[in-house]
Amino acid sequence: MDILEDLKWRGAINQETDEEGLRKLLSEKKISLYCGTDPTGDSLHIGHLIPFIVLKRFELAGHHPYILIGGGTGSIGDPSGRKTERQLQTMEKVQHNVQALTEQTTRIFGGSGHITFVNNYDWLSKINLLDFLRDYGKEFGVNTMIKKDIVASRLENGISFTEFTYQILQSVDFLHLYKKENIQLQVGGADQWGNITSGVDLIHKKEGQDAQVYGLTIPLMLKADGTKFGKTAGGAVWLDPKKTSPYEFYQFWLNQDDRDVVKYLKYFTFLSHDEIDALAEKVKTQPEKREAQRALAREVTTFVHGKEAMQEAEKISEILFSGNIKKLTPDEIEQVFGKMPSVEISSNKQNIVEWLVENKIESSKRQAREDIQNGAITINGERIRDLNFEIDPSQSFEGKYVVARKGKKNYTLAKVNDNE
Ligand code: 545
Repeated sequence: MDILEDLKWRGAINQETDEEGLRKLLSEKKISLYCGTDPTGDSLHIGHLIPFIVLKRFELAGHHPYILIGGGTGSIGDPSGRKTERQLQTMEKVQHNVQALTEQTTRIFGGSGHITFVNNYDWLSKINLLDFLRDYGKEFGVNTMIKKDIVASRLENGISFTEFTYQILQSVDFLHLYKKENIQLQVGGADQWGNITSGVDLIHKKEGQDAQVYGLTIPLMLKADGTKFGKTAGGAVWLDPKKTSPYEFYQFWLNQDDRDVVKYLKYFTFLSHDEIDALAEKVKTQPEKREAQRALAREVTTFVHGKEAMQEAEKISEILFSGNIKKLTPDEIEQVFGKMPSVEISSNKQNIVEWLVENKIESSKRQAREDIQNGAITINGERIRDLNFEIDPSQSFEGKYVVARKGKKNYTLAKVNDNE
């Protein structure tokens, strides 16, 4: 099975400019290919991760992937898939995000040493206006440009000349990378089809119709329940461990719906077809064991955060599941509860009924007494039924935290305010 067949099996192919031409090229030689990302933020989330998984598959098949960070295009703003005009980012902001994204993608992909990073600011910033209009603008018919979804959907709400020209810039990139690095394939998500095909067309106009360059887009990731992929109650699932902890990242994949888990195993993991088929069988026969979700969580968390972070996330999950949270370290507490509602407390000892009411975990002393006696309150993993129990924050988690749980799921992280 060649790489295109494998990508098809994994649901990774949406549109291609010339499948047979690309298949023939891939059968003859190892190629260079690229995917670009604009520095519109300082971290990718799992939606932006999608084409980079395909780059990785090409790398594992011996090809040479490039990641382009768009220091030039990021200062202009891609209108693809957007209803409204973007706010221009300051050049300082663009530069900051270029740095952050380069570090992040290098950490995730760069280890192997086969990936090359480029920044289109390096060449786009050197093209003067008249050369741009004469060498490139001349090749773009406005009527063709406004027919592309990118622009057609914006003629109503309006689009600036700047965003209108964006597809020319991305096309110049592909032409530049084809001439300088012999890059012959550009991949991107479904929204990039217009930008990618513009680039293929420009190369055919400038370098001849038989120039062997290709485009491939990846379908939007859908969920069986129709909600948007990659969003959780807490917002986007970021690749930056400081924005989404490896524990939360692991939990996101562990909680995937039985109806989606096999699709995600095919797309996001590097498990073999047989391994995935075996897990698919388990979803049918023993769904309650969630073995497929655990494999998915392990694989993707390892890919993005590394094996150690994955193992720690797994350990935290198991401790939480067992309820014995005393085994967690303060850092792990932060990973687990960092996003939960938290309260500031003093380190003084205090009666549990007063403590629960004072920290708004219980609405009244009567309610607090009732819940304690019903066994609904656990402090640091221990169920407390004694109304005279004294909470001593200085004794738990190195005197930094008290973790209170009321009922099954609602945790409160009480952080000791060390200057009290
Ligand atoms: C620029 C110059 C090129 C080639 C590509 C580009 C970037 C491209 C684009 N891509 C999107 C993007 O999102 C913002 C990331 C924030 C950190 O805008 N014009 O930069 C997304 N891309 C990944 C996928 C995408 C796409 O990063 O292609 O479809 C999302 O999955 O929207 O020469």
